[in-house]
Amino acid sequence: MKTLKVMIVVSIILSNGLILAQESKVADQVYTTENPLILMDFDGRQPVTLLGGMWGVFDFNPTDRNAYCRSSFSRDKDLHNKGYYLKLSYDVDSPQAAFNGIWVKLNGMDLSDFDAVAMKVRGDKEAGYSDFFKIELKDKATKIEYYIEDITDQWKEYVIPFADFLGTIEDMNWKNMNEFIPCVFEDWRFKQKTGRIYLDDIRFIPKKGKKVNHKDILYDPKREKQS
Ligand SMILES: [Ca+2]
Ligand SMILES: [Ca+2]
Repeated sequence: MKTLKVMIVVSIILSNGLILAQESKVADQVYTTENPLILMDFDGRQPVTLLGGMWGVFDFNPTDRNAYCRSSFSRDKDLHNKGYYLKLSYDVDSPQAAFNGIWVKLNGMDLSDFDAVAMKVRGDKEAGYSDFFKIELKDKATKIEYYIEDITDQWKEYVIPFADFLGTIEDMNWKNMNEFIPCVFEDWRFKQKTGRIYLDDIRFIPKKGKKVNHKDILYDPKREKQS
């Protein structure tokens, strides 16, 4: 019995040590153009990003049963990598105005040393898919947007420079970012109003030559006072 207790204590200490070691590993990360910040890879199937921000689906009108966006984790036979990716089933075919998609909280992170967002996208051949959709970046007050185009039923890597977004980019407070919207499905733009889209490996890419320390991108209330 005594031995068991000791073993349990030892294993708790070991596992705590492991968690601490993992956390300090993340805290010590330095991001570069070649080694970007991974926001979401979906491999852990978690309801938070790798930075701890919440994410979820949204619906313009949650009471409209004719339109919805549903998310789940998928790992099917295409094995584009070893882990999971996000499956989004959308329907914006409704008598009422409809749009939906997913949101990702950035929790005030500092993106000022980054200049692009990257992600992998694929459409579902059987369910159908729109070959384009909108993405958005938001600080507390401003929103900029970009349309991802030429989506196919094969995995495709998109690297989108912040400079290519539409909107008042000069008004963005990159030091205190609020949200990333990886996709918006819009009834008034889509020909394919129901379908399925897959997402993976959402990353923020530092500016060339920048070395960004993990601790420097996390929310700092002092930055809010400066801005
Ligand atoms: Ca993945
Ligand atoms: Ca519908």
